[in-house]
Amino acid sequence: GLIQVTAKRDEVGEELYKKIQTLTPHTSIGVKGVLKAIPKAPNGVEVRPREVKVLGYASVNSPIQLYARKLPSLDKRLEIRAVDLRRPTAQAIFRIRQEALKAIREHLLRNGYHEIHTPKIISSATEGGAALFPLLYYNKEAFLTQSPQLYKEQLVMAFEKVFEIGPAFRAEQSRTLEHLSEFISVDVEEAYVDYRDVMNRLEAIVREVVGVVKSRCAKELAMLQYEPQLPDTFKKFTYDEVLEILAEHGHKVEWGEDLSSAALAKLAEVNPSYYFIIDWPTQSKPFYISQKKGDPKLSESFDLIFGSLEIASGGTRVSSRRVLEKRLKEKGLNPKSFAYHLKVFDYGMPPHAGFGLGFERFLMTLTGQKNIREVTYFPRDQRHLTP
Ligand code: AMO
Repeated sequence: GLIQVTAKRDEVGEELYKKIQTLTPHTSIGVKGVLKAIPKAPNGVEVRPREVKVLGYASVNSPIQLYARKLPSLDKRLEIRAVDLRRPTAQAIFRIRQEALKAIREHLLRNGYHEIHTPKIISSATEGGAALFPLLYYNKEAFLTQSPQLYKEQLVMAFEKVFEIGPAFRAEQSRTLEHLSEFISVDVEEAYVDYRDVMNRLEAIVREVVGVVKSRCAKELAMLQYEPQLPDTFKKFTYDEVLEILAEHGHKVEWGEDLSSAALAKLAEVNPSYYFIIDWPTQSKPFYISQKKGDPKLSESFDLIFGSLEIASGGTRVSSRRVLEKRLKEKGLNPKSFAYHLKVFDYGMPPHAGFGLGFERFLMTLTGQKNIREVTYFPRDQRHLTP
């Protein structure tokens, strides 16, 4: 925590007073002394030192001042990120991160979801081939996982309701304020349900986490001068409705196209908070997303958006091996590369649905940060492989 230490020359004696004067900002110290109630001090107390020990001397002048309003650029701060994270406003962000993480996990465990860990070294892509990081696995080519998609689907066969909170890797070509090469994905997958059920679960998680953060992190939110907002309901717009809304605002999108950042920015003007876009064109979604019954051009899929920021996506899954093989081929993927996955579908794969929530993006909505790097301990992107 934080405590004020006040050394009065006539109280501490000349020797200790001089020693204290040699302390540099950021130095780690140990203090022995007497606690005094001081209403004006932070937390209402201060220490009057009797003994001060230097435990880690800061020998260089830090460009980062803990309470300064004007900070060095983010790039400069990231160079000594651990020092940067000592700033009280950074501490506030990461305390909220911890409470949010805990609240998500508690919500899922309380509701009967089983926590899983799936391999991060994988043999084939799930979310489109372009964004993979290849690596050498003994004498074979392997990749860092883009998401636990196929493994979480397989594990509903055994555990019914599963979740994983872990890293996902994307070789993103775009340099934006909302893309990392490594992020934490909150993945949920459940048997015997469809996309409507898991949308309800996702909404319940977001509502609970916002409530928890508001009550447990009021001080932190005040420091960040931000108050997370919740709409009364998370509206559900179909993809077709979204195109109509955009057309009304003079923004034309060809049917089947993804929504550009300009289109999403337009939508944010109408919906600044959380809302769903559902029933996307099948062609714009990955092979494992189920088509809509009676309308194969559309899929049982959704994205959860906050203003213009996509924070989660999911859907009902294909649970038939035959359909999955067909969908793989349609996407130009070779079913042989997925043999290890397809094979378990022969053993009674139940219908299932799920979603992936980008944890850092969710945190941006909880802390009011505009740059995803501000809510990440050591961000990885095209330009940052260290520290
Ligand atoms: P998707 O690829 O949409 O879906 O990813 C899920 C969520 O992860 C977040 N996200 C990212 N966050 C930071 N940096 C990135 N580069 C990045 N890429 C994605 C987003 C996104 O909504 N397997 C599916 C999920 C599912 O259907 O269960 C998947 O990975 O918030």
